[in-house]
Amino acid sequence: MTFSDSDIAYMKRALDLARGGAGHVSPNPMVGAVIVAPDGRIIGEGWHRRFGGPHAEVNAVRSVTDADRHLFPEATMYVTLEPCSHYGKTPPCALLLKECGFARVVVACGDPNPKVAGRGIAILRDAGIRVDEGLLRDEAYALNRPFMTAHRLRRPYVVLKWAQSSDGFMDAVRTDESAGAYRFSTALTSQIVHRRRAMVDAIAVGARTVLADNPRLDVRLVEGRAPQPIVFDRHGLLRDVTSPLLDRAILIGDENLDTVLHSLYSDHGITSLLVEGGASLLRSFIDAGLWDDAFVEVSPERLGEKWVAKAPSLPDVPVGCEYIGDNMILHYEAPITH
Ligand code: AOF
Ligand code: ZN
Repeated sequence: MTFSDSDIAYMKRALDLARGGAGHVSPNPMVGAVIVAPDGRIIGEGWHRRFGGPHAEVNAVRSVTDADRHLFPEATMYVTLEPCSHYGKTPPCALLLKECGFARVVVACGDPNPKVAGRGIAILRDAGIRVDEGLLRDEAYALNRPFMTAHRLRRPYVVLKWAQSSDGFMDAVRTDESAGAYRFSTALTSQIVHRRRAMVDAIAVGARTVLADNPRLDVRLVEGRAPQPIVFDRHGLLRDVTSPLLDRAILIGDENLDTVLHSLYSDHGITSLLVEGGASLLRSFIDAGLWDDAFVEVSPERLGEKWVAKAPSLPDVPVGCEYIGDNMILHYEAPITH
């Protein structure tokens, strides 16, 4: 299938509209849609604005004026994701497009959600609508990397996060045992961590982190939803421990990591997971190749001889670097395999 320059321009517009949902639609994908009349005029536009709200196609159809509705049978819809086929919080978009009777629907990327997975496009084709798929697919995929990865691989999108000294260590010898973990983060970078927490469905820590830091794993520094805590206790260290965190947590024993992640997706509906440490838990995700994004906060401090935990290292080079005060946040991305 070859697409024209104007096809590309309309799909770019739909991708721009989709970005309007950033920060409001997760764990749903960002989606944008544009409706174009035969003379090239855009007669409707819409995007998925908030989780639980109408889908992009519905908003685009609603935006068309009464005077332009008669153009539907000759019009083309450009949409960044395959229209849905399921009765979710809203009725299926594919049925709406069929009712409108569009001549052509151009789709950037299929929807890997098992509830859709090709059925949306099949509904349109069965209705006699011409469907062209794959225009700016890579851009559409990258726009919703966590959503796409989770549904395609049937495991949560995994984000690793840790803070370390400039000489590569995560924790120091404690002079005061009640002091908790060594802190490299500043007030500002802690807020960034909380924002990142609010964007994921679940957050994982190891048993030693629970014992040493008694973390709350909440989002108290920002507005948002606290993620489901998941505690990996591979050596049964927490058998006799009680804490408010453990009351809320899903406990994982000595199980295969791949199997654990599939079950978090299938049984608990978890599509994104932030792994906060400690070093050995982070290393087990890296060694298994089960990670997608990593944010490493590097403080200018050197621990020298005082260190107790060596930070993990990643096989890739950073794709981004940002200074927040004196601390540097390195961003790594595992290569997309599709
Ligand atoms: C579309 N257009 O704009 C979006 C779609 O819970 P619901 O009913 O909102 O359905 C969410 C699922 O629908 C989501 O996981 C994804 O598969 C699809 N999202 N589909 O046709 C849209 N946001
Ligand atoms: Zn839909």
